[in-house]
Amino acid sequence: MVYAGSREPFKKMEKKTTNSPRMVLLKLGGSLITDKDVPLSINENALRAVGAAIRSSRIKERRISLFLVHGGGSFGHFYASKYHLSQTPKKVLPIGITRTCHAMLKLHSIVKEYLEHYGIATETILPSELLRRNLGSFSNPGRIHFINAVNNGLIPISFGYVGLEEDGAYVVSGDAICKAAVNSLKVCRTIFATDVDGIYPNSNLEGEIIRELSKDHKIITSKHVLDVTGGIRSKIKIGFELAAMGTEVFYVNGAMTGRLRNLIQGKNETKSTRIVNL
Ligand code: IP8
Repeated sequence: MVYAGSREPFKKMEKKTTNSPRMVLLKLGGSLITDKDVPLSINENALRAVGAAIRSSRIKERRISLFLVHGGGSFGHFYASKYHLSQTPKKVLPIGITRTCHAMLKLHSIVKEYLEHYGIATETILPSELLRRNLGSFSNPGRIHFINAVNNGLIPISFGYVGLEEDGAYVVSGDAICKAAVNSLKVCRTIFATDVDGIYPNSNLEGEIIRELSKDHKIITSKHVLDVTGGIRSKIKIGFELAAMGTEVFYVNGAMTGRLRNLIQGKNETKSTRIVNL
């Protein structure tokens, strides 16, 4: 059996044993890993903090299976916005597609380099391999690649990109990949690692973060000018959608190694926002 031993995180295997790995989905937000105010620039400190957090989580010993997804930040969103790409397919200048994709591939390679420096062995699963438009879950080839990566001791990693259809090009957000992952895998916990401590009651980041976020909270948000996939408002929306699908959802400052490590390890008592009370 090709899948033997590693199928446990997949939804079809409903029987849970004490020995089965806990699947944790970690979305590295573009706002965290890049400097969103300076086009095409990375946030080195954040990437180091993420690398240190994953390394010190000792996921293998703790039987945690990790899936990483990263966003576009000042790489993908810079060109996507310049060439009017959005999440709806449309005809745009071909060079705009090339530049957006190239920027994402560059960012992806930088992220992998940083992780590699911390001894984290990753396997790229291209978004085009994982997702088909309107499918909402992993495609078969993507699923097989994912399983084979895990079987070989690699951490699968994917990222926001550009999708192509007959009727045009569109942005595939990292969040769409997260949603497909929660649909396809038994994801216990989803962690959105961002550049701030959690969800604030307003977009000026004033006051304390909301530790337990329910639908009753009113959050005042504003759209970041570069973010073609919707900024914090859509991050909160997707968080509620994922939580309703049965995964725990946290928002944490990914530049804080200890906090991120705690959440990866399954601890709750760490500075972050958790979705509750659906
Ligand atoms: O930052 C966007 O991914 P996201 C990817 O996860 C591109 O929304 C190409 C802008």
